[in-house]
Amino acid sequence: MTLDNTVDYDALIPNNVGLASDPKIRKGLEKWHPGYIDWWMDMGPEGFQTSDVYLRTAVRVESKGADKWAVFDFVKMPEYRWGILLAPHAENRTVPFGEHLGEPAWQEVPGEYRAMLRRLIVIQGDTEPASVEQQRYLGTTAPSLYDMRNLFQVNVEEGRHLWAMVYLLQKYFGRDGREEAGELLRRRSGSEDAPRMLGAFNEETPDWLSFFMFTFFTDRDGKMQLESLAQSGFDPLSRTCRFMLTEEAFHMFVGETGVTRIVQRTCEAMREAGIDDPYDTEAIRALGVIDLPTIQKKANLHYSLTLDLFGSELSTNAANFFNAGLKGRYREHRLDDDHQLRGATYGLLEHRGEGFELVEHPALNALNCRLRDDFTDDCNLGVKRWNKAIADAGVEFELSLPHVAFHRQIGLHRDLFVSPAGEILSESEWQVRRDDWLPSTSDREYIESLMKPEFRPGRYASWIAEPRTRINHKPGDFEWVKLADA
Ligand code: BYC
Ligand code: FE
Ligand code: FE
Repeated sequence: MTLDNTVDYDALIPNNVGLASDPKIRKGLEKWHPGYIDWWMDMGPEGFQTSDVYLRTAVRVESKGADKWAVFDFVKMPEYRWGILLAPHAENRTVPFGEHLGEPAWQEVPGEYRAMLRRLIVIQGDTEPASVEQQRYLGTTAPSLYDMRNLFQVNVEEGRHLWAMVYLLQKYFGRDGREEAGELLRRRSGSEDAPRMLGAFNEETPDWLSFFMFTFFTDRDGKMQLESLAQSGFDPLSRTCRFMLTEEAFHMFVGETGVTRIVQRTCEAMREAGIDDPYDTEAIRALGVIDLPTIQKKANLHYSLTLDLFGSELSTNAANFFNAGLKGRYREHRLDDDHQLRGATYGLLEHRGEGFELVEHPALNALNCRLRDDFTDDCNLGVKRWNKAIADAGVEFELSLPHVAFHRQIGLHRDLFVSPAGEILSESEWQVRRDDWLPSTSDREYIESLMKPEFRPGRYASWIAEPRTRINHKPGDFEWVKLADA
């Protein structure tokens, strides 16, 4: 029976995994559901839960002709149809890398890899609700209804990504899986007693510039990790991640265009006021826009926090995940080598004397670093587009990514004090200059002072330009969120 492409949309939990004929798993998920809704009401977006939001919901796992994979409609967030959707099953798929290269892909969990696989799925699952928790207060200060809608779209989809991992846990890991699914609803971003698992997911997302930087950088870590897990020899994980990636593209669109629009507005205001010097902070801030150096500091912060999410550059965990066929490289299928990395090496930037040097290591141990480097390349494509917006506006300034050793907490560079340009400093020298490189208290206060809601259809806050493209071709004054009466 090929259920794979038809989504059962009448079920309590929409799905294309045949839950109707899998009563045990269906009951397990139905039991988890109320706890999820409680979590959403407690930790999801603050307010707006009774407002009608123009949201995209996945209804198919692939687009066919005029039938798109998603539909758009007004929905109250708690009534969003969070579904379990896996990309279509590929016939005769084999393990694409590692020691089991070429063997049939696993449809069940290989016993020897059970613990490793569970850990990967739990870590992936933990990040999804964490990001919703981090973003929960942003709706109240949205710079437009359009941006508010995009925030909520990202939030409900991260909620769906949690469902995706919980399905894998419940379906393939029995009792342990059910326990882990419960824990995913218990941990809280930033909590002392039960924090989220990875560092960056316990940081705050205090304002909209942070939100756009988070979706640009941190959701892009999501993309990189999902791409690697989409290669997995454990076929249900691969199919799950492949479908999640279709949603993830929008999250990165929100981040990239969000920052672009802020940059555009700043440059436009500078030009109108006849200000040429991008460092004339006082004059630029008097215009009610965010000066470019402050945008650079936010980028420095979010990029460095996100680099930590790749783990240590040299990692036996990563080598084991790869050898086992569980987690591959970025777009493994497009790489042209033995897919086992026998005798291969990879160059890592290491601290030597006064500076940094590339040092070769066995490629198997350097997989986290390789994925991190692929991430940096992908980020740079977006940064280029930000710089084009600045150049197009005739302002002389370039945004850039800081050195990989800048402001790190994990891996080879964690004990170093390095400037964004890559100079190695003493701790005291670094501290003196910290506020030139990372958002200072006064930068944060200034940005916070701009975070005033603009809820009139078609209107935008002073510090962000109107978008050039609109979701689903809607007109400029479209009411993306119909605010419920308070
Ligand atoms: N914070 O060998 P090591 C997303 C731990 S984002 C705290 O260096 P490994 C999303 C590590 O667990 C994508 N702990 O690293 C984005 C290990 O602990 P154990 C999320 C850390 O294991 C936006 C020890 O240190 N998905 O989807 O190779 C919005 C030594 O580890 C951290 C994934 O990450 C840290 N930063 O790699 C919504 C994919 N880094 O085992 C969603 C699944 C390391 O000794 N996860 N540790 O107790 C993985 O592939 C790997 O676990 C990691 C770490 C890449 C995260
Ligand atoms: Fe996600
Ligand atoms: Fe995401």
